Amino acid sequence: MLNKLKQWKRQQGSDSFEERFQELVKHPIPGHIAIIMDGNGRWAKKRALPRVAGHHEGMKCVRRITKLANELGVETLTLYAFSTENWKRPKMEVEFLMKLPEEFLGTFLPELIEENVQVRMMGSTGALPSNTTKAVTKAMEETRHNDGLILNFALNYGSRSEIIDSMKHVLKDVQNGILDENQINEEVFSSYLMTKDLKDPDLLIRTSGEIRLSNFMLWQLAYTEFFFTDVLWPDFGKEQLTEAIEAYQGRSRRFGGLQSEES
Ligand code: V0D
Repeated sequence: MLNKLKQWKRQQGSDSFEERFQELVKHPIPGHIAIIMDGNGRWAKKRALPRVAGHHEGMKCVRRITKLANELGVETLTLYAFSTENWKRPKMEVEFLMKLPEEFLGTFLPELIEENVQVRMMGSTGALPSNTTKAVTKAMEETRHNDGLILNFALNYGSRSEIIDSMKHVLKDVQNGILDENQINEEVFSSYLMTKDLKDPDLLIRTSGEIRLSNFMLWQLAYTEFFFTDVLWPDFGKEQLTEAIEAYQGRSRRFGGLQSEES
């Protein structure tokens, strides 16, 4: 039975896929990958399951992709887990979503520590339930001395509001004489954003066929390569990540050569 399966897999080409995955590290790996994890509700609907079942499956996918990113030597993985718009969803669904960080960390934190992952969070955390922030804060503290993959969750995050908050902070520092207005430039402004300790994303992935940014990292994505796929987030796996990174590598190779998109 096992041999039959192996034979079938070989015919399907999954062995050559494994080779493709191994080939990735021979070319530049994006240092920072940001993902808009869309399509969990649609995944559930296709199976006549409640939306929350899709969110739960999406959570398992977060674990899978974190592991793969870490294996590839990605430095930072930023995941859009909850946007400021998501509060408009049914109360029950929001309550379910808010329990996912606790469940995720309850299950996977020991493995993340084992794998040297650093958990981080960005967003307006004040509005989140205290149990949610408590679980994430604990995870951040317990992983702060790790120096492997930075797993950065965007929770109650909105990019325009992040930019406005930064602007107010800059203004305050100018008023207090901490900063001279002539010093303000892109680098200085970046240091006021929630991503101040991170490099800008090299690759943005959005799943589930939507081709927009939905208020995600507007400033930080200025020079980022975009990869959009119709695959739903719970179905996003090793092959899809490979495809996204291959697309990125194909593009950065072109730029590295002639500084031109034609050739
Ligand atoms: C649902 C697909 C992991 C997107 C992924 C509160 C929607 C699964 C977390 C998580 C969510 C967050 C912080 C943390 C550890 C885990 C998560 C939310 C939604 C929103 F420290 N998955 N996940 N958080 N989904």
